[in-house]
Amino acid sequence: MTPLPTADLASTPTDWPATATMADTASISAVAGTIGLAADADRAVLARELSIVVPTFNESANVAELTRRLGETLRGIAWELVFVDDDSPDRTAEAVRRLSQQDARVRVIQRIGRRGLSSACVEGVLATSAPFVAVMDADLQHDERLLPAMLQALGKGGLDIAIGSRYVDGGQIGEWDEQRALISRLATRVSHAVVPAALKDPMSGFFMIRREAFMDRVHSLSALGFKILVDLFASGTQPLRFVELPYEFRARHAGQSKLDSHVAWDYGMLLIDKLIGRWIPARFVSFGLIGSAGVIVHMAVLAALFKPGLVSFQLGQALAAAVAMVFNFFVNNLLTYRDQRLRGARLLRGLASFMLVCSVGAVANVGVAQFLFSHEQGWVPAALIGIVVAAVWNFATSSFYTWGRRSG
Ligand SMILES: Nc1nc2c(ncn2[C@@H]2O[C@H](COP(=O)(O)OP(=O)(O)O)[C@@H](O)[C@H]2O)c(=O)[nH]1
Ligand SMILES: [Mg+2]
Repeated sequence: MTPLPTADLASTPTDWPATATMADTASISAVAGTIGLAADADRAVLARELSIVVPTFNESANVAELTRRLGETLRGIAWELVFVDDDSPDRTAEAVRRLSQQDARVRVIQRIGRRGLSSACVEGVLATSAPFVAVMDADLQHDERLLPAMLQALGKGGLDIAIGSRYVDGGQIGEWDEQRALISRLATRVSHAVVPAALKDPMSGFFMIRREAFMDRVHSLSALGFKILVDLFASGTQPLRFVELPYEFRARHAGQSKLDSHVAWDYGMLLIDKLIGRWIPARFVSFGLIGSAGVIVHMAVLAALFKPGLVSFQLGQALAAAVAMVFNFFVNNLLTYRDQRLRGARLLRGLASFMLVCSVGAVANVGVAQFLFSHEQGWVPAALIGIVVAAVWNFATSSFYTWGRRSG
């Protein structure tokens, strides 16, 4: 591995007079070109050995310390560092841009109107170029001192991915409470429906992968939720050749964990997508489950209004349908479309378009069922087919009109 002349290159521009004019700059560039500086700079870009991708949400107090530690640990290795920030309110992206001004190896991708750890990692990896790419958290829970060993393991050839593992000999989960440890163990066990049983820590968010191995499977990734490693192992046609290296999961440096109860839902969706996504999209499963809950809401509202004689059956039905639609909209916005959740004015516009779409769906539901029933179908299959037609319509149209388009 060729050491890079980074120190020389970095120091050159600061030696130039601060008051240089355009003409001066042009002639300086020409001189630099003649003496081969530009060529060296080009080589510096081509020679990157390791890209590090760090997803962030509200990590402004951690990014500088992580960058400093990486600089120390990776001395002698040509690296680049890309933070992928989902427009954090604590201005993490700004903090990274300040770092970029001091060190050109550091960059930020700032995503607007998007959320999701896995999709952030995927986009970060795609924006980098080194033959090996590491993914790690910003909060210093992942021990950066493991990176050289990971690089060495992959550099020898014969492996696709090196994983920082808390569950092989020498690994530790650190200061987790009983409940978090139990959930992690349970999630690990369930993951074995889609990843090899020999993988001890599929929940790890700390790994290094060969770029080719990543590119081989990038098109079949679900990129849903938090668990990118499970996604990588469960995608692609060739199994990943892996090694697990032990490390101790440290306490978070600053800020708060983003792990919340929705993560369990996202994880379920990821597993469903890996198991049956080829035939039925996981979002449709989520939409259908929430729709079923909507039926219960509908019946409850109808019972509350119609049974005591407060309203006619027809008015009761209309009101119950409206309440169920509002319920479905908000729960879908919370869960099915968690990564592109509507807020503010877009939330109200979304609700209006969702109710419109579902009203057409309801008419189609009744119409299709009526048609089938009048053509000698039994009432149960006629009603069920009506429901399926309406569900597919509602899903397809609302995923485009309500959540799909970005306007305003
Ligand atoms: N880009 C992006 N990063 C996220 C998101 N959620 C969490 N992260 C980052 O992913 C890493 C792991 O999250 P963390 O909250 O530490 O999870 P925990 O270690 O399981 O408690 C951290 O660097 C977070 O800032 C997200 O929605 N988008
Ligand atoms: Mg963490």
